[in-house]
Amino acid sequence: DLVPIRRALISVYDKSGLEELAAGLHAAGVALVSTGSTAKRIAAAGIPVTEVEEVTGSPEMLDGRVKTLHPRVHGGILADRRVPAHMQTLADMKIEAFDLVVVNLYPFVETVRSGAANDAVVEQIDIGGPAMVRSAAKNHAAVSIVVDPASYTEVIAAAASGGFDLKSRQRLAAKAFAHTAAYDTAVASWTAAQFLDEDGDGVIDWPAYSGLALERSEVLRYGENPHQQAALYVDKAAPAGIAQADQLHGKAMSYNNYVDADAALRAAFDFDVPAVAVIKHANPCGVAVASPDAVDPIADAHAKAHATDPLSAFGGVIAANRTVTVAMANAVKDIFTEVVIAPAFEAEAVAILSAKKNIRLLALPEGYGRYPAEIRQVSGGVLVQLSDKVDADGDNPANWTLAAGAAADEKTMADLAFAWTAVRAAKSNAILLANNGAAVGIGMGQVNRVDSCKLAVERANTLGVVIESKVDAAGGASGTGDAVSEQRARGAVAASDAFFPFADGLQILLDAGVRAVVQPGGSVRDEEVIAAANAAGITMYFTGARHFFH
Ligand code: 93A
Repeated sequence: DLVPIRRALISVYDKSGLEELAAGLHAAGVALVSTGSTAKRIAAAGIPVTEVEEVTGSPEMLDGRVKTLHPRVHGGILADRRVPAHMQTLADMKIEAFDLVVVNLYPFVETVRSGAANDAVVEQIDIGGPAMVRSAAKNHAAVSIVVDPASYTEVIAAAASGGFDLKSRQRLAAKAFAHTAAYDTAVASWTAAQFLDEDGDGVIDWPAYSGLALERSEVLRYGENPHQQAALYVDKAAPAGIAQADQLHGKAMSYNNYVDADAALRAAFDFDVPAVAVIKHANPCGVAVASPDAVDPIADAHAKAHATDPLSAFGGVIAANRTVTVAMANAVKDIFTEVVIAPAFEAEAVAILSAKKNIRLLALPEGYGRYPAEIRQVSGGVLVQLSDKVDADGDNPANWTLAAGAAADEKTMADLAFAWTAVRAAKSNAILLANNGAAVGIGMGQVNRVDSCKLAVERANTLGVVIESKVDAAGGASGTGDAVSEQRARGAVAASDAFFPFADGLQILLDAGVRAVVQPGGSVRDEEVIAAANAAGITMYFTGARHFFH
């Protein structure tokens, strides 16, 4: 089932390997037909080539928008050799058949990424190229289609040895259709994004990117468990993220490493100030921001985040929203850690951490951006939503309403704002206790809010040490450097990712000595909840926004 290659159509934007290809095909006796600058390049190499204009009898027109969209091109590709009437038509019309089509497309995605203006991007939407690719792929019963310069060696070898067999032509066709599909998805996503930017700020307001121009970048050792095959795909139409991170050290990232590293970014990158999150099983076991007077802010934030729950931090994934310094590296090197991800690392910090052979160090790509949409599989389909961000009106403490007690002082307000931002990174039902810009107890992932409250209090009172400050009996913070290993709930503030449906969960926090609470409000039983807060004499704010995370 070999089909000899006698005549080839070559039209490539990326000219790499072109001379070698043309020379190889020519040596194998293949006649070459080419578009404008591809033909020029081949001719310049001293290889005979026919301009496509000569074949069509029609000049390239409209600034090249119409070059190959012609029956003399597509007839030559699409005629079914097994159908006598098709071959008769070619003969009647004096159209010669093509046995091989080599095309690569205008660099649409690269042009989008370069930040080019819309008109320039539109000009890079290839029309004739995909048409030829699809024609040839459709007619793989006789025609071979090549879209990747990496295949040229194989093509030259086939041309010299009687052509491709059917299996090879099928394989090439499948690759070609996948290529045009990914290309069109990128075009569709970009075009949709142009129309769905409702407020015109250049940021999409609808998950237009979720069209997913996916390309496999890495086969992973296994998935969530060793018996599950898995791979990483990059989305070429989305902002660069964890999938494009630069690994500076360590073994290959695992499936779970990627999931946890992404969760760590969610937890650490909502803060404007230096912040660190420690993640286990996609949940934070530590989150903290640097103290205002810290000498080495990111190291300080890390020390505080580690102190949230040092027991759980073992084997964790750490995200820092600032460059990892030597001081932070020196602290991390003594803690068994799977991954550290940060915008950058000081060179000396990389050296210190690289002494550990298993720790993976990831630098975020330039222009790291949040994925605008979240996609989740359900049986039979996918759910798509805009990503949850800390940008709702209710996320701004200035818009909170005082539901109980006295207005918070500055320090309490800062802790409440911290807790509100941090709690969003914990799986619902989430309760986060905080003090001095650090989580001290996190209860997450429970099927009722009461259990999350119990868990948060228990963790606060049994785990870890308070490094930066101690809490006095009245709930005020004082002193530095004192290590205490108990009663961290007393005097802490609490954030709840969604409202308290009853007073019972809040009561657990109140009994533990929490001094202020922030929660969305909006339960039909808000009055009961407010009454409990008032009875305990604590401050409670309603945000009016919630951050479920399931
Ligand atoms: O502008 S197009 O969409 N119209 C066409 O008819 C056409 N034919 C080939 N783009 C077209 N091409 C593309 O031109 C190919 O996909 C290839 O990327 C490029 C090769 O042009 P040149 O040989 O002039 O560099």
